Amino acid sequence: MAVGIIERYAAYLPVTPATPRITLGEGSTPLVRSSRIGPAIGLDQLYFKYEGLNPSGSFKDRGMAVAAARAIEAGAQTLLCASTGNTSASASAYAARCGLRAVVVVPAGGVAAGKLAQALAYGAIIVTVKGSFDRALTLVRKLADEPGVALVNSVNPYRIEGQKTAAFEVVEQLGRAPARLFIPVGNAGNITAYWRGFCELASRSGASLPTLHGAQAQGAAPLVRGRPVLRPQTLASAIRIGNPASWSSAIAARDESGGTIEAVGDDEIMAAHRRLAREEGLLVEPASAAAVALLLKKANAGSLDGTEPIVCVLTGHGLKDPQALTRGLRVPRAIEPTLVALRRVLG
Ligand code: AN7
Repeated sequence: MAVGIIERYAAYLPVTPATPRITLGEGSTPLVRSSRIGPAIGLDQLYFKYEGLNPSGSFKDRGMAVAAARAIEAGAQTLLCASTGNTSASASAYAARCGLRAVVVVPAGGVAAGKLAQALAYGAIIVTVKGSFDRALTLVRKLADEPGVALVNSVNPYRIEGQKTAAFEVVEQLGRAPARLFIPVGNAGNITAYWRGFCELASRSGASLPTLHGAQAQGAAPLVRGRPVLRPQTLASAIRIGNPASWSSAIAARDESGGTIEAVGDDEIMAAHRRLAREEGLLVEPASAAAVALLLKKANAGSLDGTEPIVCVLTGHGLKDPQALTRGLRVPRAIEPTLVALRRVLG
């Protein structure tokens, strides 16, 4: 039976024996060794942490399990969030699971089709606002102190705590810490969480610390530019964020790890997105491909040691954003059910 992250990592999480062991079977996602991209670019030990295989299809489920459990413990009846999509899908799933109400506030036109479909299906109350994710987050933060409401964006410390378990798993699966870890950055909670996880392992068991490389989209790269972006733009809607809540902890993770946060263009993101599907059989959403786009850029520039273990975090499942998957492609027309017609198509 699937053991969730609260059960698995209770000793390292802010939970007590009284905290409900909420789970949808999150965590324990595979670390998949690259079969074709790594060898093609001279990296012997390239791995993908496939977080799209979490129950609602993204890494958010790790943090949401802990946030939901603590919310229930505190007597909340409503999980509230602003979201570019995945947080809303995850909050809606865990709320449904626990008999809570989910209220999700999303930017108009800013959420991929699969994620909205999830929130609808899980029975959330969906509020669409005219404006960016950043405006939506500012708005919901004002409701965070209402009685019975738990704000479950990554400003909720239990979200970060739950998400750090992904770093624990990477080290368990690799048998050591990777030399480098590539990760997409939006609201900057996840890079904060991974760094915390790696640091805790280092102090607990002497594991080494990886160098972190965060990827932002060129049109939504506040951490790269050093100032908020008023109208963030990118095809990678999950990371279309102009003023990340965990700004300072992301910069700390970057600097303490000796790493970088860099921007990649939408064309590079979509090229990496397609390569993951066609050369690895890994379906991801565009935001996840941003990390791989940055890896490809650095490999191209000759700045990676091909003998070291490198991990790319694939944060969300490809089916979240079917429009991105089929961009520039189309489903072929139906043929007559004859051998002649089939042979004609196959050439
Ligand atoms: C697939 O759902 O912010 O830097 O509201 O969905 O921790 O924000 C999603 C973010 C990367 C960035 N990859 O993580 C939301 C939301 C995927 C994501 C990120 C998100 P953070």
